[in-house]
Amino acid sequence: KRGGRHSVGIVGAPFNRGQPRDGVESGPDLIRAAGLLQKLTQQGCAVKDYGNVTCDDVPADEPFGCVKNPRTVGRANEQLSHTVATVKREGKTCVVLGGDHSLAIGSIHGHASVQGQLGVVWVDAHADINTPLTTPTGNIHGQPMSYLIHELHSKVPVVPNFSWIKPCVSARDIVYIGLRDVDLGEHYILKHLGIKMFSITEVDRLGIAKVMEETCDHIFSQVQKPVHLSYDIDALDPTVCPATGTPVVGGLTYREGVYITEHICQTGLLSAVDMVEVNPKCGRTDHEVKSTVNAAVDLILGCFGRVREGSHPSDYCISQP
Ligand code: 5AB
Ligand code: MN
Ligand code: MN
Ligand code: MN
Repeated sequence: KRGGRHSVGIVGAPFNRGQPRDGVESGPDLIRAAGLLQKLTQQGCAVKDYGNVTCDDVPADEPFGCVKNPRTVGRANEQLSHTVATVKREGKTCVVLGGDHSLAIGSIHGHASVQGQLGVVWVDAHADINTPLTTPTGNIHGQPMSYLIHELHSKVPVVPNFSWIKPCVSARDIVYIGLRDVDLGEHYILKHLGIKMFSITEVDRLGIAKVMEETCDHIFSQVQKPVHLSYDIDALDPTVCPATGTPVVGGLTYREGVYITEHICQTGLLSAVDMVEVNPKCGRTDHEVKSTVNAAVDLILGCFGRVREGSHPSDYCISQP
């Protein structure tokens, strides 16, 4: 699919209450400031910015069990779900800029509310599939998948301000890529539900090209369905993307990271993208922050037709001497 046919809706979700560190709320504006909209437009996309969904603190937001900031995260995600649904009803591919990964609750929920059955490709060092009962930290950015998966419904209590959530993703429609820091409870859930995963070990063994072929074979095995790509910047190696809250050594290279986006773009079925966990306050130098933000921009460009060999318009002519 050539760049020119993409119609893109950008939504900022400066959520930071799904985890304990300040700074991740600046992600959306930093990614915009790095020229995302101009670059997408230059590569032929029609782009509309829907602005930011706010994440106001709910007062007296006491933990639910050990789950932190439940009401704030629940309410912000309900708003995000409505905004993403609007973008999808307007026929655009939705890009949600984070913010922490708790935003995937609203993003995937809103996407599925319009498109129905989705394939979810989750690119991350982490599985983010803890339930409120398995979470070792209480941080909701480590839990979003558990609220969305049909097969986990009976294992997940109703958290305050989460009662609007209807599970909308089937375990067989999910593929993980890049995992290398998975908690015990998460590993049990992944294996128990038979969820397809390509940990960083499988990326080493198969190479990223084979991983992407198998990812698409898996997602599209029954029917073609819209793809939701949820991309955590910590999937990439911390040498490339150090400005993030929970870096894990031994990650994807920049090239592997971009290859994933190019391959998903070529399916023509990419319907929504999350780009999350860019945190400038976790970078030690300006260079570290820039490197992380620029990688986030390049990954999004790869989702919308940018190819590294270069390209030219079909009516392009070189001038005669
Ligand atoms: B991220 C951990 N598994 O549940 C947890 O960055 C880390 O969105 C979660 O992938 C990392 O808190 C969440 C220990
Ligand atoms: Mn509502
Ligand atoms: Mn992560
Ligand atoms: Mn994540």
